[in-house]
Amino acid sequence: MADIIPLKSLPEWKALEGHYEKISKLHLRDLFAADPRRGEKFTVEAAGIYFDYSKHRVTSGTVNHLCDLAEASGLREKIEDMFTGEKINLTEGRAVLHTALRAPRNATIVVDGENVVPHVHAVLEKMQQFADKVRSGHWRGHTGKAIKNIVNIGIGGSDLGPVMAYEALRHYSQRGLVFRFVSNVDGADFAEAVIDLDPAETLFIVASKTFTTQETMANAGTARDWALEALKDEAAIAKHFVAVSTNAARVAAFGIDTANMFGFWDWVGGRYSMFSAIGLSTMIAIGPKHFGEMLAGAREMDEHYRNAAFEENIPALMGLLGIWNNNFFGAQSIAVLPYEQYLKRFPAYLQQLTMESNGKRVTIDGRAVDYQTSQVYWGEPGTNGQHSFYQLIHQGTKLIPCDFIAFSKTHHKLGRHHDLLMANVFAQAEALAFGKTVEELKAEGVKDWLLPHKTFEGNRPSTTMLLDELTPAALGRLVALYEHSVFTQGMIWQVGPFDQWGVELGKALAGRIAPELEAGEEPELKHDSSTNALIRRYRAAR
Ligand code: G6Q
Repeated sequence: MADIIPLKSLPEWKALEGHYEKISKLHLRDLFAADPRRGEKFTVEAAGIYFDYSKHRVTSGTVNHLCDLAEASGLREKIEDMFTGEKINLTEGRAVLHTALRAPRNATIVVDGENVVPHVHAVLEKMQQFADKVRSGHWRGHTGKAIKNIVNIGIGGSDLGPVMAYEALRHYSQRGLVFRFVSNVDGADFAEAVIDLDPAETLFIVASKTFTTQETMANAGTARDWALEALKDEAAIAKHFVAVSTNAARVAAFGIDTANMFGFWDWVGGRYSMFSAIGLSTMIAIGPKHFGEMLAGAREMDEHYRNAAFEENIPALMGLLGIWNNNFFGAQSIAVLPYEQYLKRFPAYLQQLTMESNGKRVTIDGRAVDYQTSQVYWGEPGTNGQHSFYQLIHQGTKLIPCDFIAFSKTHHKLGRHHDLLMANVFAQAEALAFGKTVEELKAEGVKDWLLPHKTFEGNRPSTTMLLDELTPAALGRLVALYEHSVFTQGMIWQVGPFDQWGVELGKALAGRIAPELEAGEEPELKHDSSTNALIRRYRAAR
């Protein structure tokens, strides 16, 4: 690996440090007052997203410095490396090609001497045929009944994308079908998911890239027992279980006919897999046509990211603004606040995408970083959050940049609801930026002793993303936007966003303790004294 110049030694980083000293005290009130066109100037519109970042503590100089940093970090070349199938996941020796999942049929992307695009489209076609059969009632269960319930069993990347997309696009879903998602190894998750379902009408999608994940295998085994108890015939498995995996041998060993296996490839990371066969439940819910629209939306964002100058590049700007707030203003988290009820699982989905990708403390060449990496992502749909944690964002001691996501059109035109929702999102961003001054409060007749309590400092940064309507294409664009923003940050922080050794550790440790809990005789425990005592207590009480 060529020597990497440490981030903080880059002249472009040092220039940003100097620039920060100059402008960090500026207030958004002054920035807006100084330039009446600021609210239009610091915006980009592309790939169906109006991206307003005028309420960040930036000047044109800041944007230039941040884009210079991106150039100096080799972001342009790294984007090309990703899109063209270079093995940029260095610690696992893999290409990173979630963008190939939405590549047009005539594209050519070569990995290990082979064009992967025809494989992608072959799987999409197989998914389509299967989805059509289930949606039309032609896929019958073992007793001849049509399938009414689809239960996706998977965890992490094999769950969060599918469940988020199902919730987001519920408006487009076939309402006669019931969708459930089981992820947790806690038996309550499975038990509650199937409590009102008829096994004869239920299809399980076992979604696991490796087909070895403890939680998923436990849930799949329980599902098998649950189905067989009612259907009483091993032959039923073929009608009630399909798999999404890269591991055909394991799928066959589980008893699923590999003809009913939908494949993907090691160049699709778990948290980047919702557009692959991992999205089978999504396709069954919304249909192949809408699934195709979602892919097209993501593709639009891919093309924008690959081609637009950084100054006008939404994912690049989003990533860079995150670095500005995180590494210079010390903001440790980002609140993701969709003013769209259907996006209620979007923050949870983003938590994995962002934090599992860039929650790293060493660089790709193994040096400990001497700067902050991934922010903590969290959030809830508006307006609910306003009545809970927004207090802290407005008047607390922490700086929390916010991503507001809103749509001009609603799927439900109910009286004034949508206008009220939109009034709230605009008002929140305005209040965060401009606050409320003592003078304004005095003019309203607020008593002196209450003034400190009612004052809002303002100067709290936020982005507002305004889209037309939450369609499948819009969801595709949004997801790809965040994927590429994560990539932008990972490349600048010099970390590897595509491995997850922290997750692997948990998998290994639980595997060691489980037999100790289940052994008849108390085994010799060799953990720390706390873990030993907890294990003993649990064994005595279980
Ligand atoms: C995602 C991670 C992780 C993974 C799950 C499930 O990027 O690798 O969340 O998706 O651990 O793994 P399997 O799909 O192999 O069951």
